[in-house]
Amino acid sequence: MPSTLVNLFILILAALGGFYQIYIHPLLKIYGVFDGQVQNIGTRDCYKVEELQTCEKAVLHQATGVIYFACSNPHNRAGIFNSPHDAQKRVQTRTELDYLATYDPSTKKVTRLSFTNGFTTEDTSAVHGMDVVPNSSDPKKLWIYLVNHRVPKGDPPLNGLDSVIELFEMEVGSTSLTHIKTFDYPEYIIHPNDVVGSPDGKSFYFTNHVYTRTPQNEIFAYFHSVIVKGRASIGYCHIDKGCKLAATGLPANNGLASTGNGTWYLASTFNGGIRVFEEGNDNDLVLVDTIPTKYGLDNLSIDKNGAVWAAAFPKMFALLKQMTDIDAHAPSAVFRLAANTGADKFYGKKYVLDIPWQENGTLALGSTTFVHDADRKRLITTGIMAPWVTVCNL
Ligand SMILES: *[C@@H]1O[C@H](CO)[C@@H](O)[C@H](O)[C@H]1NC(C)=O
Ligand SMILES: *[C@@H]1O[C@H](CO)[C@@H](O)[C@H](O)[C@H]1NC(C)=O
Ligand SMILES: *[C@@H]1O[C@H](CO)[C@@H](O)[C@H](O)[C@H]1NC(C)=O
Ligand SMILES: CC(=O)N[C@H]1CO[C@H](CO)[C@@H](O)[C@@H]1O
Repeated sequence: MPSTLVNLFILILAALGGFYQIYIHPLLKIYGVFDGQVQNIGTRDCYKVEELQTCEKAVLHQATGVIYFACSNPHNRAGIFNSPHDAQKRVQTRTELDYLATYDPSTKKVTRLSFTNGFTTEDTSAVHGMDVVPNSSDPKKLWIYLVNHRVPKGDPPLNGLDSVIELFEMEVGSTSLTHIKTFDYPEYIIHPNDVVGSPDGKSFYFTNHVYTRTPQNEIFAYFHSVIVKGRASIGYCHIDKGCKLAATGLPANNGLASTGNGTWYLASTFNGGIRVFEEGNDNDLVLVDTIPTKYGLDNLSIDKNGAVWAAAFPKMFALLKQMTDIDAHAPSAVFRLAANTGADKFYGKKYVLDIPWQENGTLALGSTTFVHDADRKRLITTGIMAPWVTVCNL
């Protein structure tokens, strides 16, 4: 071979090696590729609630210990973001609609909720992120905010899922939700994932997973988002003022949480990390901190003590497999992020991060959501493709 060709060959190899070292190796690490088997932590006293399948986003009502779920079934969930055409087909062949339910661990009772005021999930392809917020002036009343991916319109469908955010009101202990408003703003509510509502029933923040509704571009959008430039966003809507984007340029957003004091936490799926935001002018969110995590993250929740619980994927590829194959046993883990109260906080260590619970894929399958009931010492977990809900006494 002429030496210029050899040089060129070496150059290409070196470039590939550099690309691997800088971009690919760190991601494979986050995806748990180099880790051994997942060891169980905190799983001593757990049980399954088999009646609740493929539930997404569990929300704890702290006063009663009741957990609210947005649920479905494996048929409805399989490949929910594959293509608008798939979504239309799935909906035509389903035998059950997506639904909301409550579970009370003290009585072990599952209750399916109904809707009034003309709302149904008949044109829903998937229910997704949800928030349940007590009305600040009347704690017997709850606001429910729900991400509703509606079946795409058109034949053939052109524009991806027709996603909106719904607002409902209900009484604590009642089994029916009164529909109040559909927020339909495709320019801002693009590919919504999680939603966090305000206690006055007037506004909410939500995450957009990617920047486009067109799922044909989704895998590309993810990787562009992780390696080149984040294009996911956080949006804000107000019942009188409409919607806007509150933070942009973010990589593969997932869970969002706040205790309502102006500090917000955002999870990133494909490159991990919890981003911390403060509310700025005009409801914008300003990035103030990024806390790297060992694994990619999913949904977030905050317990009564202010600790953030972040569902994590110790084996990302096992989870991706489970998205289409419910028999795949993806392991689960949860990170707990708490304010550092130790002496070292004066040296800039603002947070402590640990893994209080993880499981090898027997008791919990690919958990995407955790809620911690600090009063009753319970941890509740489920996943978008999990065939049951898992409840653990800690
Ligand atoms: C509480 O609920 C009532 C009735 O729905 C509503 O008029 C009021 O604005 C709510 N207040 C707050 C602060 O959420
Ligand atoms: C909100 O509360 C968290 C702890 O729960 C704290 O770390 C944060 O600094 C608080 N934010 C503001 C703006 O006070
Ligand atoms: C997971 O852990 C349980 C309990 O320790 C054990 O019985 C089971 O064999 C483990 N499964 C795998 C796949 O490692
Ligand atoms: C509400 C929310 O953030 N849901 C996410 C939880 O996990 C699944 C699995 O990755 C995501 O698809 C959801 O978007």
